[in-house]
Amino acid sequence: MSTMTLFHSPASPFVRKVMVLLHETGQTDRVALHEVQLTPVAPSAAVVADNPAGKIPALRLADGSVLHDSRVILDYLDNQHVGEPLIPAGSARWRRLTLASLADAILDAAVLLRYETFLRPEDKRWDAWTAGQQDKIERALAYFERDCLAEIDSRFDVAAIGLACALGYLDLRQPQLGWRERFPGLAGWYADVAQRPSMQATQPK
Ligand code: 99T
Repeated sequence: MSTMTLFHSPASPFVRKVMVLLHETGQTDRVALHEVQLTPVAPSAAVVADNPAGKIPALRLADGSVLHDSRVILDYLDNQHVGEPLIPAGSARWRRLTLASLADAILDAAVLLRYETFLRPEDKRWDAWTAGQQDKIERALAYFERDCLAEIDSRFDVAAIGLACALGYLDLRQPQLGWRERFPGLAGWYADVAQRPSMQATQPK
């Protein structure tokens, strides 16, 4: 029976990270999904009541307390199962969390660009800012491709989940980027991990 409620949208890559972890750790039955639609200019009252930042994911626990953001929720849920932790302890921890943070930086920039192009009126857009956000995405992808492929491939944990959700989100919102052609190592890795049941069950809509 579900004891927790997750504010959810199928397009959100931050929510997807949480959903992938729930699948990977066998906890999907513990969480009921509360579907919401929201943007910075059209917030969800239900989300705002639980998270003043107005962002998802937010996770309401059985005792009514609420956790956010996705990093905190992943850490909490990873402490709720008995399998191998997806946020490793010991010396690997800080490197894996740093790679996860870089994947989140791709997402932060991509979500800002989505709002910039989808929400902001055309006459108010700022090309240099847009280019700066796009550069963050492309620098991060180049770094993963050049320096981190073996590391990312070594296990499907918090870092790999973050990168997989980031690449999935680029497919959804930036199909014109052509990241597979530019970063073939990442493309090969993603082709494999995208087959995992946790990734298949959480494809963005
Ligand atoms: O910014 C807002 O007001 C509403 N946006 C969100 O809630 C987005 C949804 S992805 N979530 C975040 O930005 C969460 C970031 C946070 N640091 C975390 O949880 O890690 C929407 C994507 C889309 O619609 O394309």
